Amino acid sequence: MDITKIRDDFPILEQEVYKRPLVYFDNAATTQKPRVVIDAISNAYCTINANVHRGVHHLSQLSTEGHEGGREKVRQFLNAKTIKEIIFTRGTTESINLVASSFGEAFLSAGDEVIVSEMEHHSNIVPWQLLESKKGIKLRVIPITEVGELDMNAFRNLITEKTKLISVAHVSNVLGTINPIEQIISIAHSNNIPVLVDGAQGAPHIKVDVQKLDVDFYVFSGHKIYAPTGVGVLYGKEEWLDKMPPYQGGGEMIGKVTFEKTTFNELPFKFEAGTPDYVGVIAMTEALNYVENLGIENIAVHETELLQYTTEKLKAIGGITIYGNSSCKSGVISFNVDGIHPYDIGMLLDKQGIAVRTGHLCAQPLMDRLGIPGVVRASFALYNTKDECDKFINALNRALDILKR
Ligand code: 7TS
Repeated sequence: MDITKIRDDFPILEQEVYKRPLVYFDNAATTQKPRVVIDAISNAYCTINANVHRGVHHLSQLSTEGHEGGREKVRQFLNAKTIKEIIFTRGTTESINLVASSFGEAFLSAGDEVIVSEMEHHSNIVPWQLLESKKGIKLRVIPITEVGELDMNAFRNLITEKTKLISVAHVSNVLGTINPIEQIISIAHSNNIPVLVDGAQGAPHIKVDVQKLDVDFYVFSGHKIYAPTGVGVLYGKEEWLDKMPPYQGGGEMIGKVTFEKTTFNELPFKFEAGTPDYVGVIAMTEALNYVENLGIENIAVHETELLQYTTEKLKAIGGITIYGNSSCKSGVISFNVDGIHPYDIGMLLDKQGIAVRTGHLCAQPLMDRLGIPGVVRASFALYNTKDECDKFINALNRALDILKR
């Protein structure tokens, strides 16, 4: 990959922050957008904007083609069997809430258990907790090992005849651990239990083939894969989605409405009430094309190189604890420095133009498990460079000099 050329595709990277060139290492929170994605938004509003699905007129047909073309793109991207299995949502959080609500209504009752893990983002914890209070289900939690991997023996022992769903992250947004989802799915299916994979940190870095994985639900957010905010994906096997009731009611999701009885639209529209973010979907199509043109495997190789390079340099500083030391790790480094609050490091890095995230990263149960209030996190994307890693390490050394003085 020609990183210099790639960086030219991302207008925001030209910026200076506090008179220093921006080093953007907060990619796990959201990625920056290439010009093709930004232009797609502008072009859609300048040339084809009209509400989708409802119009006979020219523009409505063009925007419907764009929106449904985006669905076909996502189907290809995940290698789903049919576009009926691709539901557009606002993002990972809404996708998980949709499954919790709708799968929960159809298939879960008091005493049933859902298994999550200790390393989940709040988005894959709280929706299930809402079902605990609504329906009396119980949450079971897979513990993590010292290196930050799922304890697979403990996982096997958690499965009982009460287990109705397993919902785990593909990649941890804190530890970077790439979880063995193939193995989890295989164990789950041998017990007739469906699996939801939270792919928020997976899809941007790892090639996903939902048929090969045989996963029941796979979800991700557009904005973490170079697409705009406000658009995301729920992949669900048709056999599940067919049996699940609608999530929200409104336009688009209906077959026929009368005051006596309303019937619902077919898949995927049954789950898409109201005007969808068709402009977001059109721009997401460009983002997925962009990623595929570079090759997701090439992106992963590049990010892993940055991960290894920066990890070594960080370790050499001394007094640093890195959380997540799995050998199967994505481009995320969370760490703390002895005796220093993560927020102070984040602030002093920012003053040197380096954007990192600090705090609990929406994974408070994991922070409790690690016995810390928060971390500093650097996370990489396809446009980051070794030179930026050096800048980050230099800036960190400078921050530590100030804080330890
Ligand atoms: N699941 C995981 C594993 C995530 O990392 C995130 C967002 C979500 C779910 C929620 O995604 P959303 O697009 O619906 O908000 N993670 C982060 C992060 O690590 N820092 O900011 C957001």
